[in-house]
Amino acid sequence: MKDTKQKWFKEAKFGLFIHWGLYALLAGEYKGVKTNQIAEWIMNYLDIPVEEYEKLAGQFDPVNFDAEAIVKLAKDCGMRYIVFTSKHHEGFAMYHSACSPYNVVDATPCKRDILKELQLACEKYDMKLGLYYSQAQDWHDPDGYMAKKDNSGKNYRAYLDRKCMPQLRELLTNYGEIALIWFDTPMGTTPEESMEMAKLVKELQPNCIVSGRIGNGLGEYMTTGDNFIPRLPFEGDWEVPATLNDTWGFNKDDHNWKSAEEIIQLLVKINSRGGNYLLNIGPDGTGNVPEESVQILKKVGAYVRANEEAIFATKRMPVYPYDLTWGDLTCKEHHLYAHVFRKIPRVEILNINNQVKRAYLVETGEELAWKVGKSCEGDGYIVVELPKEYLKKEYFCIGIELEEEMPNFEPIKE
Ligand code: FHN
Repeated sequence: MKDTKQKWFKEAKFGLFIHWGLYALLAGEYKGVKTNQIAEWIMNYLDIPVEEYEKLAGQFDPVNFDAEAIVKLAKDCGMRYIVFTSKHHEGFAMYHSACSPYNVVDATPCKRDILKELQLACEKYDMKLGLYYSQAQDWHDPDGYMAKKDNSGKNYRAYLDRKCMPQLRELLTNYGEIALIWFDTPMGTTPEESMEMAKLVKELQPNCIVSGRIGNGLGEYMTTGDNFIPRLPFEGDWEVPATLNDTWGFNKDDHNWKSAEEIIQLLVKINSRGGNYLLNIGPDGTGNVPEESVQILKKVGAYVRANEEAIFATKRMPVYPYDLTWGDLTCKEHHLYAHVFRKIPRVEILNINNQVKRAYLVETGEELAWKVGKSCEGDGYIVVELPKEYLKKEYFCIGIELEEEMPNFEPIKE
Protein backbone atom coordinates (compact mmCIF):
# COMPACT_ATOMS: atom_id res chain seq x y z
CA MET A 1 0.00 0.00 0.00
CA LYS A 2 1.37 3.42 -0.98
CA ASP A 3 1.87 5.88 1.85
CA THR A 4 3.22 9.42 1.50
CA LYS A 5 3.25 9.72 5.30
CA GLN A 6 2.16 13.30 4.75
CA LYS A 7 -1.07 14.45 6.27
CA TRP A 8 -1.45 17.40 3.87
CA PHE A 9 -1.52 15.08 0.86
CA LYS A 10 -3.97 12.69 2.48
CA GLU A 11 -6.28 15.56 3.38
CA ALA A 12 -5.85 17.63 0.20
CA LYS A 13 -8.40 15.86 -2.06
CA PHE A 14 -8.28 18.47 -4.79
CA GLY A 15 -5.39 20.05 -6.69
CA LEU A 16 -4.63 22.05 -9.83
CA PHE A 17 -2.44 20.68 -12.61
CA ILE A 18 -0.93 23.28 -14.97
CA HIS A 19 0.40 22.14 -18.35
CA TRP A 20 2.24 25.00 -19.92
CA GLY A 21 5.16 25.11 -22.31
CA LEU A 22 6.09 26.14 -25.85
CA TYR A 23 3.37 23.86 -27.27
CA ALA A 24 0.84 26.41 -26.01
CA LEU A 25 1.99 28.73 -28.81
CA LEU A 26 1.03 26.17 -31.44
CA ALA A 27 -2.32 25.57 -29.78
CA GLY A 28 -2.76 22.26 -31.59
CA GLU A 29 -1.77 23.35 -35.11
CA TYR A 30 1.54 23.49 -36.98
CA LYS A 31 1.89 24.89 -40.50
CA GLY A 32 -1.82 24.43 -41.17
CA VAL A 33 -1.92 20.83 -39.87
CA LYS A 34 -4.01 20.20 -36.80
CA THR A 35 -3.07 17.50 -34.34
CA ASN A 36 -5.81 15.10 -33.32
CA GLN A 37 -3.81 14.13 -30.23
CA ILE A 38 -3.17 15.88 -26.91
CA ALA A 39 -1.73 19.28 -27.82
CA GLU A 40 1.51 19.09 -25.80
CA TRP A 41 2.52 16.11 -27.96
CA ILE A 42 2.38 18.08 -31.21
CA MET A 43 6.15 18.03 -31.70
CA ASN A 44 6.13 14.25 -31.53
CA TYR A 45 2.98 13.47 -33.51
CA LEU A 46 3.62 15.96 -36.31
CA ASP A 47 7.36 15.15 -36.43
CA ILE A 48 8.44 18.75 -35.98
CA PRO A 49 12.26 18.85 -36.20
CA VAL A 50 14.07 20.09 -33.07
CA GLU A 51 15.61 23.05 -34.97
CA GLU A 52 12.14 24.16 -36.01
CA TYR A 53 10.38 23.56 -32.74
CA GLU A 54 12.97 25.33 -30.63
CA LYS A 55 12.35 28.53 -32.60
CA LEU A 56 9.08 28.79 -30.69
CA ALA A 57 11.08 29.96 -27.69
CA GLY A 58 11.85 33.16 -29.60
CA GLN A 59 8.11 33.90 -29.72
CA PHE A 60 7.37 33.15 -26.09
CA ASP A 61 6.24 36.38 -24.49
CA PRO A 62 3.28 35.56 -22.26
CA VAL A 63 2.07 39.04 -21.45
CA ASN A 64 -1.16 37.67 -19.94
CA PHE A 65 0.42 35.23 -17.52
CA ASP A 66 -0.49 36.17 -13.98
CA ALA A 67 0.79 33.67 -11.43
CA GLU A 68 -1.14 35.24 -8.58
CA ALA A 69 -4.42 35.11 -10.49
CA ILE A 70 -3.90 31.40 -11.18
CA VAL A 71 -3.01 30.57 -7.60
CA LYS A 72 -6.00 32.57 -6.41
CA LEU A 73 -8.24 30.74 -8.86
CA ALA A 74 -7.07 27.44 -7.39
CA LYS A 75 -7.51 28.72 -3.86
CA ASP A 76 -11.02 29.99 -4.58
CA CYS A 77 -11.81 26.63 -6.09
CA GLY A 78 -10.90 24.98 -2.80
CA MET A 79 -7.80 23.34 -4.23
CA ARG A 80 -4.98 22.54 -1.81
CA TYR A 81 -2.01 22.10 -4.14
CA ILE A 82 -0.71 23.01 -7.57
CA VAL A 83 1.48 20.92 -9.85
CA PHE A 84 3.26 22.85 -12.60
CA THR A 85 5.12 21.49 -15.63
CA SER A 86 8.68 22.65 -14.93
CA LYS A 87 9.76 20.65 -17.99
CA HIS A 88 7.44 18.59 -20.16
CA HIS A 89 8.48 16.05 -22.81
CA GLU A 90 9.38 18.87 -25.25
CA GLY A 91 12.45 19.48 -23.04
CA PHE A 92 11.93 23.21 -22.49
CA ALA A 93 12.50 24.38 -18.90
CA MET A 94 9.85 26.78 -17.64
CA TYR A 95 12.34 28.13 -15.13
CA HIS A 96 15.86 29.57 -15.17
CA SER A 97 18.07 26.54 -15.63
CA ALA A 98 21.84 26.84 -15.54
CA CYS A 99 22.40 23.46 -17.16
CA SER A 100 20.39 24.07 -20.34
CA PRO A 101 19.98 27.39 -22.16
CA TYR A 102 16.71 26.00 -23.54
CA ASN A 103 14.76 27.69 -20.77
CA VAL A 104 12.19 30.39 -20.32
CA VAL A 105 14.65 33.05 -19.16
CA ASP A 106 17.60 32.54 -21.53
CA ALA A 107 15.81 31.52 -24.72
CA THR A 108 12.80 33.85 -24.80
CA PRO A 109 12.18 37.55 -25.27
CA CYS A 110 10.19 37.66 -22.01
CA LYS A 111 13.10 36.54 -19.82
CA ARG A 112 10.68 35.74 -17.01
CA ASP A 113 11.27 32.92 -14.58
CA ILE A 114 7.73 31.56 -14.64
CA LEU A 115 8.36 29.03 -11.91
CA LYS A 116 9.77 31.69 -9.60
CA GLU A 117 6.61 33.76 -10.16
CA LEU A 118 4.47 30.76 -9.28
CA GLN A 119 6.56 29.94 -6.23
CA LEU A 120 6.12 33.46 -4.85
CA ALA A 121 2.39 33.43 -5.57
CA CYS A 122 2.01 30.05 -3.86
CA GLU A 123 3.90 31.31 -0.83
CA LYS A 124 1.68 34.39 -0.69
CA TYR A 125 -1.54 32.35 -0.80
CA ASP A 126 -0.27 29.46 1.32
CA MET A 127 -0.62 26.96 -1.49
CA LYS A 128 1.50 23.79 -1.80
CA LEU A 129 3.59 23.75 -4.97
CA GLY A 130 4.54 20.53 -6.73
CA LEU A 131 6.55 20.20 -9.92
CA TYR A 132 5.90 18.01 -12.91
CA TYR A 133 9.22 16.89 -14.40
CA SER A 134 9.47 14.66 -17.47
CA GLN A 135 12.45 12.62 -16.35
CA ALA A 136 12.91 10.25 -19.28
CA GLN A 137 11.30 11.81 -22.30
CA ASP A 138 13.16 14.87 -23.50
CA TRP A 139 12.60 15.55 -27.17
CA HIS A 140 15.16 18.36 -27.26
CA ASP A 141 18.14 16.57 -25.77
CA PRO A 142 19.68 14.16 -28.32
CA ASP A 143 19.94 11.47 -25.64
CA GLY A 144 16.52 11.93 -24.04
CA TYR A 145 13.86 9.34 -24.87
CA MET A 146 11.08 10.03 -27.33
CA ALA A 147 8.06 7.75 -27.20
CA LYS A 148 6.89 6.23 -30.49
CA LYS A 149 10.35 6.80 -32.07
CA ASP A 150 13.58 4.84 -32.33
CA ASN A 151 15.61 5.35 -29.16
CA SER A 152 18.24 2.72 -29.85
CA GLY A 153 21.20 5.05 -30.50
CA LYS A 154 20.69 7.11 -27.36
CA ASN A 155 23.00 7.43 -24.41
CA TYR A 156 20.36 7.85 -21.72
CA ARG A 157 22.99 7.91 -18.97
CA ALA A 158 24.63 10.92 -20.62
CA TYR A 159 21.27 12.73 -20.70
CA LEU A 160 20.62 11.88 -17.05
CA ASP A 161 24.00 13.27 -16.02
CA ARG A 162 23.87 16.28 -18.28
CA LYS A 163 20.28 17.40 -17.81
CA CYS A 164 17.83 15.40 -15.74
CA MET A 165 19.74 15.04 -12.48
CA PRO A 166 21.22 18.57 -12.51
CA GLN A 167 17.81 20.05 -13.30
CA LEU A 168 16.16 18.14 -10.47
CA ARG A 169 18.86 19.52 -8.20
CA GLU A 170 18.15 23.07 -9.39
CA LEU A 171 14.41 22.69 -8.94
CA LEU A 172 14.80 21.38 -5.43
CA THR A 173 17.36 24.00 -4.47
CA ASN A 174 16.23 27.28 -5.98
CA TYR A 175 12.44 27.34 -5.60
CA GLY A 176 11.69 27.02 -1.92
CA GLU A 177 9.69 24.15 -0.50
CA ILE A 178 8.57 21.74 -3.19
CA ALA A 179 5.63 19.63 -2.03
CA LEU A 180 6.08 16.88 -4.61
CA ILE A 181 7.85 15.98 -7.82
CA TRP A 182 5.42 14.65 -10.39
CA PHE A 183 7.52 12.34 -12.55
CA ASP A 184 5.98 11.04 -15.75
CA THR A 185 6.50 8.37 -18.45
CA PRO A 186 9.63 6.61 -17.12
CA MET A 187 10.02 4.58 -20.34
CA GLY A 188 13.35 2.69 -20.18
CA THR A 189 14.46 4.08 -16.81
CA THR A 190 15.99 1.21 -14.82
CA PRO A 191 15.13 0.53 -11.16
CA GLU A 192 18.58 1.86 -10.21
CA GLU A 193 18.02 5.06 -12.14
CA SER A 194 14.55 5.60 -10.63
CA MET A 195 16.09 5.00 -7.20
CA GLU A 196 18.84 7.51 -7.93
CA MET A 197 16.25 10.18 -8.76
CA ALA A 198 14.13 9.39 -5.70
CA LYS A 199 17.23 9.53 -3.49
CA LEU A 200 18.23 12.89 -4.89
CA VAL A 201 14.77 14.29 -4.21
CA LYS A 202 14.81 13.06 -0.61
CA GLU A 203 18.40 14.18 -0.02
CA LEU A 204 17.56 17.74 -1.08
CA GLN A 205 14.07 17.94 0.40
CA PRO A 206 13.13 15.05 2.69
CA ASN A 207 9.47 16.12 2.79
CA CYS A 208 9.09 16.33 -0.97
CA ILE A 209 6.83 13.49 -2.12
CA VAL A 210 7.91 11.33 -5.06
CA SER A 211 4.94 10.67 -7.33
CA GLY A 212 3.76 7.36 -8.74
CA ARG A 213 5.23 7.67 -12.20
CA ILE A 214 8.88 7.70 -11.22
CA GLY A 215 8.75 4.14 -12.48
CA ASN A 216 9.71 0.71 -11.21
CA GLY A 217 7.11 0.82 -8.45
CA LEU A 218 9.05 3.36 -6.43
CA GLY A 219 6.63 6.28 -6.03
CA GLU A 220 5.19 7.19 -2.65
CA TYR A 221 1.65 7.36 -3.98
CA MET A 222 -0.22 5.77 -6.83
CA THR A 223 -1.01 7.86 -9.89
CA THR A 224 -3.88 6.31 -11.83
CA GLY A 225 -4.01 6.40 -15.62
CA ASP A 226 -5.01 9.78 -17.03
CA ASN A 227 -8.68 10.46 -16.29
CA PHE A 228 -9.03 6.97 -14.83
CA ILE A 229 -11.06 6.41 -11.66
CA PRO A 230 -10.80 3.05 -9.87
CA ARG A 231 -14.17 1.31 -9.71
CA LEU A 232 -13.95 0.65 -5.98
CA PRO A 233 -12.30 2.36 -3.03
CA PHE A 234 -8.56 1.92 -3.24
CA GLU A 235 -6.32 1.72 -0.20
CA GLY A 236 -3.39 4.03 0.44
CA ASP A 237 -2.52 7.37 -1.12
CA TRP A 238 -3.44 7.96 -4.73
CA GLU A 239 -4.41 10.59 -7.23
CA VAL A 240 -6.26 10.91 -10.52
CA PRO A 241 -4.68 13.32 -13.01
CA ALA A 242 -7.48 14.64 -15.20
CA THR A 243 -8.40 17.06 -17.95
CA LEU A 244 -11.21 19.58 -18.21
CA ASN A 245 -11.51 18.93 -21.96
CA ASP A 246 -9.52 16.37 -24.00
CA THR A 247 -6.05 17.87 -23.85
CA TRP A 248 -3.51 18.95 -21.23
CA GLY A 249 -1.66 21.62 -23.19
CA PHE A 250 -3.74 24.38 -24.80
CA ASN A 251 -5.57 23.47 -28.00
CA LYS A 252 -7.63 26.24 -29.55
CA ASP A 253 -9.93 23.71 -31.24
CA ASP A 254 -10.77 21.59 -28.23
CA HIS A 255 -14.10 22.77 -26.88
CA ASN A 256 -15.16 19.48 -25.36
CA TRP A 257 -15.40 20.90 -21.86
CA LYS A 258 -16.85 18.92 -19.00
CA SER A 259 -19.51 20.83 -17.11
CA ALA A 260 -19.01 22.04 -13.56
CA GLU A 261 -21.65 19.49 -12.48
CA GLU A 262 -19.64 16.66 -14.03
CA ILE A 263 -16.46 17.86 -12.36
CA ILE A 264 -18.14 18.07 -8.94
CA GLN A 265 -19.48 14.54 -9.37
CA LEU A 266 -16.08 13.24 -10.43
CA LEU A 267 -14.41 14.95 -7.48
CA VAL A 268 -16.83 13.40 -5.01
CA LYS A 269 -16.57 9.99 -6.67
CA ILE A 270 -12.76 10.09 -6.44
CA ASN A 271 -12.85 11.31 -2.82
CA SER A 272 -15.41 8.63 -1.95
CA ARG A 273 -12.97 6.01 -3.21
CA GLY A 274 -10.10 7.58 -1.29
CA GLY A 275 -8.21 9.58 -3.92
CA ASN A 276 -7.14 13.11 -4.76
CA TYR A 277 -8.33 14.79 -7.95
CA LEU A 278 -5.60 16.69 -9.83
CA LEU A 279 -7.49 18.75 -12.38
CA ASN A 280 -5.73 20.43 -15.27
CA ILE A 281 -5.68 23.83 -16.91
CA GLY A 282 -3.64 24.64 -20.03
CA PRO A 283 -2.91 28.37 -20.41
CA ASP A 284 -2.58 29.63 -23.99
CA GLY A 285 0.57 31.04 -25.58
CA THR A 286 0.00 34.45 -24.02
CA GLY A 287 -0.43 32.95 -20.55
CA ASN A 288 -4.17 33.40 -20.50
CA VAL A 289 -6.20 30.64 -18.83
CA PRO A 290 -9.08 29.64 -21.17
CA GLU A 291 -12.23 31.41 -20.05
CA GLU A 292 -14.17 28.12 -20.10
CA SER A 293 -11.73 26.64 -17.56
CA VAL A 294 -12.06 29.68 -15.33
CA GLN A 295 -15.86 29.58 -15.39
CA ILE A 296 -16.01 25.84 -14.70
CA LEU A 297 -13.54 26.09 -11.82
CA LYS A 298 -15.39 29.00 -10.26
CA LYS A 299 -18.65 27.05 -10.25
CA VAL A 300 -16.97 23.94 -8.89
CA GLY A 301 -15.30 26.09 -6.25
CA ALA A 302 -18.62 27.41 -5.01
CA TYR A 303 -19.71 23.84 -4.19
CA VAL A 304 -16.36 22.78 -2.77
CA ARG A 305 -16.06 25.75 -0.45
CA ALA A 306 -19.67 25.55 0.73
CA ASN A 307 -19.15 21.86 1.52
CA GLU A 308 -15.54 21.84 2.66
CA GLU A 309 -16.23 19.64 5.68
CA ALA A 310 -17.58 16.91 3.37
CA ILE A 311 -14.57 16.96 1.03
CA PHE A 312 -11.30 17.77 2.79
CA ALA A 313 -9.75 15.22 5.10
CA THR A 314 -12.41 12.68 4.16
CA LYS A 315 -11.48 9.00 3.94
CA ARG A 316 -12.41 6.34 1.46
CA MET A 317 -15.80 4.78 2.17
CA PRO A 318 -15.30 1.60 4.20
CA VAL A 319 -18.58 0.05 3.00
CA TYR A 320 -18.99 -0.67 -0.71
CA PRO A 321 -20.39 -1.05 -3.28
CA TYR A 322 -23.24 1.37 -3.08
CA ASP A 323 -25.78 1.37 -5.83
CA LEU A 324 -26.58 5.03 -5.51
CA THR A 325 -28.58 6.55 -8.31
CA TRP A 326 -28.66 10.02 -6.77
CA GLY A 327 -25.05 10.83 -5.90
CA ASP A 328 -22.10 9.69 -3.84
CA LEU A 329 -20.94 9.34 -0.24
CA THR A 330 -17.87 10.64 1.52
CA CYS A 331 -16.98 10.14 5.17
CA LYS A 332 -14.75 11.13 8.04
CA GLU A 333 -14.72 10.59 11.80
CA HIS A 334 -18.31 10.04 13.00
CA HIS A 335 -19.70 11.55 9.82
CA LEU A 336 -21.22 10.39 6.60
CA TYR A 337 -21.89 12.84 3.78
CA ALA A 338 -24.45 12.35 1.05
CA HIS A 339 -23.70 14.49 -2.00
CA VAL A 340 -27.01 14.69 -3.85
CA PHE A 341 -26.96 15.39 -7.60
CA ARG A 342 -30.50 14.33 -8.56
CA LYS A 343 -33.98 15.57 -7.65
CA ILE A 344 -35.12 13.19 -4.91
CA PRO A 345 -37.55 13.54 -1.98
CA ARG A 346 -35.39 11.71 0.53
CA VAL A 347 -31.93 10.24 0.93
CA GLU A 348 -31.91 6.54 1.79
CA ILE A 349 -28.71 4.79 2.72
CA LEU A 350 -28.67 1.07 3.32
CA ASN A 351 -26.24 -1.12 5.21
CA ILE A 352 -25.19 1.48 7.72
CA ASN A 353 -25.99 0.09 11.12
CA ASN A 354 -24.69 3.02 13.11
CA GLN A 355 -27.00 5.12 15.22
CA VAL A 356 -27.65 8.57 13.87
CA LYS A 357 -27.24 11.65 16.06
CA ARG A 358 -28.36 14.27 13.58
CA ALA A 359 -28.76 15.10 9.89
CA TYR A 360 -28.19 18.53 8.39
CA LEU A 361 -27.64 20.49 5.22
CA VAL A 362 -23.88 21.01 5.21
CA GLU A 363 -23.81 24.46 3.62
CA THR A 364 -26.14 26.05 6.19
CA GLY A 365 -26.28 23.63 9.10
CA GLU A 366 -30.10 23.41 8.77
CA GLU A 367 -31.35 20.42 10.78
CA LEU A 368 -33.24 17.74 8.83
CA ALA A 369 -35.73 15.06 9.91
CA TRP A 370 -34.37 11.51 9.81
CA LYS A 371 -35.23 7.99 10.85
CA VAL A 372 -33.39 4.71 11.08
CA GLY A 373 -34.74 1.19 10.71
CA LYS A 374 -33.98 -2.35 9.68
CA SER A 375 -34.82 -3.90 6.33
CA CYS A 376 -36.45 -7.34 6.20
CA GLU A 377 -32.97 -8.70 5.44
CA GLY A 378 -31.87 -7.30 8.78
CA ASP A 379 -29.69 -4.47 7.45
CA GLY A 380 -29.77 -1.08 9.07
CA TYR A 381 -30.82 1.91 7.01
CA ILE A 382 -31.05 5.67 7.36
CA VAL A 383 -33.65 7.85 5.72
CA VAL A 384 -33.28 11.63 5.68
CA GLU A 385 -36.36 13.54 4.54
CA LEU A 386 -35.57 16.49 2.29
CA PRO A 387 -37.62 19.69 2.43
CA LYS A 388 -39.60 20.20 -0.82
CA GLU A 389 -37.70 23.35 -1.74
CA TYR A 390 -34.52 21.28 -2.07
CA LEU A 391 -35.94 19.98 -5.34
CA LYS A 392 -35.03 23.36 -6.78
CA LYS A 393 -31.37 22.99 -5.85
CA GLU A 394 -28.95 21.77 -8.52
CA TYR A 395 -26.96 19.79 -5.97
CA PHE A 396 -26.29 19.84 -2.25
CA CYS A 397 -24.72 17.83 0.52
CA ILE A 398 -26.35 16.26 3.59
CA GLY A 399 -24.22 15.59 6.65
CA ILE A 400 -25.13 12.70 8.93
CA GLU A 401 -23.53 12.58 12.35
CA LEU A 402 -23.09 9.07 13.73
CA GLU A 403 -22.86 7.76 17.29
CA GLU A 404 -20.17 5.28 16.36
CA GLU A 405 -17.65 4.93 13.58
CA MET A 406 -18.71 2.92 10.56
CA PRO A 407 -17.36 -0.63 10.55
CA ASN A 408 -13.76 -0.76 9.22
CA PHE A 409 -13.44 3.02 9.21
CA GLU A 410 -9.81 4.14 9.46
CA PRO A 411 -9.03 7.76 10.32
CA ILE A 412 -6.25 9.68 8.55
CA LYS A 413 -2.89 9.22 10.22
CA GLU A 414 0.33 11.18 9.73
O1 FHN B 1 2.45 12.22 -21.87
C1 FHN B 1 1.94 12.84 -20.75
C2 FHN B 1 0.84 13.83 -21.08
O2 FHN B 1 1.31 14.79 -21.97
C3 FHN B 1 0.37 14.48 -19.79
O3 FHN B 1 1.42 15.18 -19.19
C4 FHN B 1 -0.12 13.41 -18.86
C5 FHN B 1 -0.61 13.91 -17.51
O4 FHN B 1 -0.89 12.85 -16.68
N1 FHN B 1 0.94 12.45 -18.57
C6 FHN B 1 1.49 11.81 -19.75
C7 FHN B 1 0.62 10.74 -20.27
O5 FHN B 1 0.13 9.92 -19.28
